[in-house]
Amino acid sequence: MTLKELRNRLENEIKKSSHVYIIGHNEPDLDAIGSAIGLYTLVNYYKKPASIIIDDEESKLDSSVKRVIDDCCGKYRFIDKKTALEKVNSSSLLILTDVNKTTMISIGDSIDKFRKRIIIDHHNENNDTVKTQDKYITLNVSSASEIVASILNMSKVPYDSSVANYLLAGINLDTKRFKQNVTEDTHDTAEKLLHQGADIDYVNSLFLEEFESFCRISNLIINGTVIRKYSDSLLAPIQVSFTIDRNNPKNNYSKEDCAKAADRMLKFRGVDASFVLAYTDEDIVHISGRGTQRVNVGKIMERVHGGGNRQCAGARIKTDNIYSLENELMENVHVGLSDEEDVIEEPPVIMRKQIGKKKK
Ligand SMILES: [Mn+2]
Repeated sequence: MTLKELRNRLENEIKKSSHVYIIGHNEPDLDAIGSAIGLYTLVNYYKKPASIIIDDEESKLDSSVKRVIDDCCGKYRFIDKKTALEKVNSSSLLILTDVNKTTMISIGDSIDKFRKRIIIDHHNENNDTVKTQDKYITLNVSSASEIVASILNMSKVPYDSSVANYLLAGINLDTKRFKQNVTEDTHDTAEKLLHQGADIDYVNSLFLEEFESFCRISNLIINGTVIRKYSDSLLAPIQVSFTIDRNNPKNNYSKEDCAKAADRMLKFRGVDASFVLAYTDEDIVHISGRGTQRVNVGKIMERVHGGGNRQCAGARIKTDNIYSLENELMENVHVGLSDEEDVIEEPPVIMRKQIGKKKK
């Protein structure tokens, strides 16, 4: 499907439906929420009611997403999965944004209750991808927010500066502030969002980090990171970092903490990929993986039943042994290298220097 076809399909299906439900991935980020709000605006433009399904506990929401929801002050209808499933009928339309797999949405297999579904996404497909003819999935775009912003602009749908802010925030997040996955179109879209009144200061403020979170993540990295070397025939050895709270492996961290720690590890010279593993619940381990051009973390993550793309991948696994999961990752790094080479068995370098006092 081309972007223009997507635009037409959206217009037709929205007009035909009685209510449009919009859903992003579990534990939504700024791209999922930004693109969902953009779609909400499109649905309202065609004079139809919309709801955004979010089923995550408020306390577990990413702080920036929570802030966006607070700042909207009731402008959009957010509902949980139970309410959505009670209300759905044969003329409901479901739009998935920033996600394409049943395993990554709160309604899961109950998606069968929605007869009409449209997917808008920029992640790889696999066997769990929702079955529908109507999908616009491309890896050549920065974010779901970029796709949705293009649709709004193409259709000349009026939208206010706050919508422009949320869409720009989504693009900002997924491009790591215009450092990756950026095309000419991304800049073009951003320019149009700015023209619509997007406020760079507000968008940047969504990315500010809490000092406490900075310390927690720094301690996790410093006390719990090992770096392993993997060979590569043409270039310098590939190095991959693995981070676990090795002092208190059972300590709970949020998915957001893991993601930030993995992002931060990639800022070090010579680190080609990073994995951060932590319990988010008693027996649930979350893994965040980040890769550079040299390592495809999505492929590695698939080996432990997670998913994602080259640069960014995640997994949520039920286990009480975080270290065996780490071993599995270490043993599967080769699938993410361009040339499959044997692992050099070198003892890992352990960074063990502590800042501040550990929390007991
Ligand atoms: Mn995204």
